[in-house]
Amino acid sequence: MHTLRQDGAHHRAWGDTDVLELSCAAPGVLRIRLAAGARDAYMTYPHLPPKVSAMLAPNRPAPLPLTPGTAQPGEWCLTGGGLSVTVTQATGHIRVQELHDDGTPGRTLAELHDWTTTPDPVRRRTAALHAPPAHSYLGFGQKVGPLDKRGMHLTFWNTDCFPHHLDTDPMHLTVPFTTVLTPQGQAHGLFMDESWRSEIDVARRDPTRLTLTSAGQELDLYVLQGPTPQGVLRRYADLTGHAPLPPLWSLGAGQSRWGYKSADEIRSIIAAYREHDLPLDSVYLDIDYMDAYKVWTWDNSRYPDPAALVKEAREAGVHLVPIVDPGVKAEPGYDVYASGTAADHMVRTARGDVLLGEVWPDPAAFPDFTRPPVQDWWADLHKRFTDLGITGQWNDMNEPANFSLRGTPSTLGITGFNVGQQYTEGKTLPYDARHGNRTHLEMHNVYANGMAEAARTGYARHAPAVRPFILTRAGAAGIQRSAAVWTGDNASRWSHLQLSLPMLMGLGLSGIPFSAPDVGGFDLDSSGELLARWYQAALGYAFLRNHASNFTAYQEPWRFGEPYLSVIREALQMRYRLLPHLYTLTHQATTGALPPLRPLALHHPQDPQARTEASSYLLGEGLLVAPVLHANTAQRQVYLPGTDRWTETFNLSAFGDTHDGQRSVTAHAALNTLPIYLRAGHAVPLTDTAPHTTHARWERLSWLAHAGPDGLQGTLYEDDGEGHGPHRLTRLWAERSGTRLVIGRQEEGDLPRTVRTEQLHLTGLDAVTDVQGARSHRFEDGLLRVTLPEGWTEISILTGER
Ligand code: NBV
Repeated sequence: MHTLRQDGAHHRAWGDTDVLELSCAAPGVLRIRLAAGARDAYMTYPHLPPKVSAMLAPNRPAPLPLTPGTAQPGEWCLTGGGLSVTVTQATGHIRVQELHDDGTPGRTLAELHDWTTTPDPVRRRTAALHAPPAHSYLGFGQKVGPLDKRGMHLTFWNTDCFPHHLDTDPMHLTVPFTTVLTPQGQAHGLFMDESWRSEIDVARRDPTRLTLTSAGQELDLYVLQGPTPQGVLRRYADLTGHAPLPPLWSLGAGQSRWGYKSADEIRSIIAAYREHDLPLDSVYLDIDYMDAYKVWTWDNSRYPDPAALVKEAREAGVHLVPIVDPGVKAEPGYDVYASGTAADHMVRTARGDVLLGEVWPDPAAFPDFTRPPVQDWWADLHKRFTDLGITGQWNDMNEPANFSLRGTPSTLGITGFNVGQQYTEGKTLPYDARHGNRTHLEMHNVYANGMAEAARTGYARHAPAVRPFILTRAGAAGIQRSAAVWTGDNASRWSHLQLSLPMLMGLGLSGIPFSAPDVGGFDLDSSGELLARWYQAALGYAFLRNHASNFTAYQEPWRFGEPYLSVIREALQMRYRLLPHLYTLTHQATTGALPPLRPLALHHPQDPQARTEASSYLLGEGLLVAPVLHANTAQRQVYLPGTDRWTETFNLSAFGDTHDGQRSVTAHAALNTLPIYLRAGHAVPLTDTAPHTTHARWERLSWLAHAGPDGLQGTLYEDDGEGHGPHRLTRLWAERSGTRLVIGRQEEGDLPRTVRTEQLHLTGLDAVTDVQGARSHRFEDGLLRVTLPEGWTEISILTGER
């Protein structure tokens, strides 16, 4: 590198072939654009062409200025946003450090070397980062394996993997973002803003290096400051977008199956749920509802009146959620195909013809969702759903999946990759298929983002009063702006129940707070015991959908008889009782980016045992859920993190024993028992169970609370559950002073006060002599039950001598 120049907020350094661009994207976020070989790749050399990222949130604030810092001879140094970046001119070695308040450099966050070009067309650019020993690498989107991905080689190429296995990679989603944890628990983040096919070797081939590889012309990296994992997540969400608030009904129970044959079968499923006294909020419609798999159509013989069915379901408290596949049947006279091709909306072959493949519709063309006019056209097609009263959908096959290509390499115009070598990868489109003037190799991974964005625009346009629920299988970084994610085709195996937790935790640590697997397993026949344990484990999933494949045994909750039906009923009722807390966490995820279901590592990064724990999860900071994940097992070990005490509240019913933190305890959990623990200092709001959700203004509320040495805290978010209307945030607080514990409530927001019956179930007090300000109270066996008066703001608990 011989020259450094400032271009507005960017600083550009270049040598004879390479260009490096540095900027400060936000406080604590440094952007490093590495363009090795830029002279050959870009006509604009030594400038870099402007970039439009499909992963970053639109309308981000302008970059902050970087100013020269203190440099050694042969180095450049720039500082800004609390960070410094130093470049060694001779080698191009780059170091990013935190700055202390006095401006002196502190902890090193990233050291980058050897950024270069390679002759391999799918691995054109590569760079290595120093991977210090004992640093953990969390996140990276949807991946199998433990929480810490150190020692894995990861590929980012969205893939329809049916079914996935314990070592499947790549899967449906591309999020090249990791939270790095030092052995002391300090965190920072690394994000590679590349939609191109890419790979990250997480200190597998060389234990001291994290190696990045992309098929694109450059590597566009962001280093995000911590020092906590929460801080990293928040900066990442500010960069790639926060998730919108889903409707309350999407948190309720969902039932699905590939192979429900008709409107009558849907009716009978809803009726059976009601007969068995099982809560139900949604039924999903798989590909069978369409006419010959033509997207945006209905098979009139099996679904003669979809509007009436939607209405009838709604009257029973159930939302119908149809599937939407991207493949458009190439059939003369089919209006979606006609309008899509007339407007040039389809992906083309390298030779310029509309590309035809085979999915459920055969032959099928693929809308090019990466272009705004195509999104606009697709968005309007959602009116066909909103006109029927539908406000939720699931986007499937959107990697995009493609079973086979119509044509030969020569008719497809494949020249960019030598025929005979690989020109496509997995069941999808060829690398050099065309998205406008870009190739599939660049746009494949962000295809689903455009489809989900179009859905969101469609609902905003045609059903503006409601918040839609959009679910997707594939996606890339930023997908959280438009959709929740289900984890694709798992199987009815205990190992898949087990792997669901680290996978969801990894997604949550990748900025995708709302994700869940198919409960009960998609492929293979489930069993009563597996299904029952799976429903228990799903207490804290962002949404809860039982889904199975056409080729397996039916797995609705009643299919295996007793005792499983009763256990599943109780698990579902537990979830409905917990909805005030779950919805509050869901809301918090949309503002602060913390997922509802959290690995222990998120709140206890400095605790080595908590850092690797993935068989139990935190639901917010105050609840720990430790489901049984093995067959024929009635007990398990549970690690309780932190120095606070934890009280057993198995099945969210009575309080049991209290344990110190930072130790493992044995939980006895017969089939009907879900071990749950409440942390001292926390209160969580519960309500009564119900057949389905209505609104999130809870008329009956009971706080499950555990007084800690400094009191306690709890939060409740309320609104009408699916619109954009008023909301209210209630904060419960408590303070100890001498022998008195004062518990108070504060509210903010524009939702008028709800008239409600409110109770407090408090543990953690040795004695109670009186409660002032309550309607009534009872203290028995260490549990204080208080009935709170209407409109209360404070009560005082006299705890006697201690
Ligand atoms: O539409 C059928 C299935 C669907 O049930 C499943 O959830 C998706 O992940 N779909 C995949 C296509 C067929 C998979 C073999």
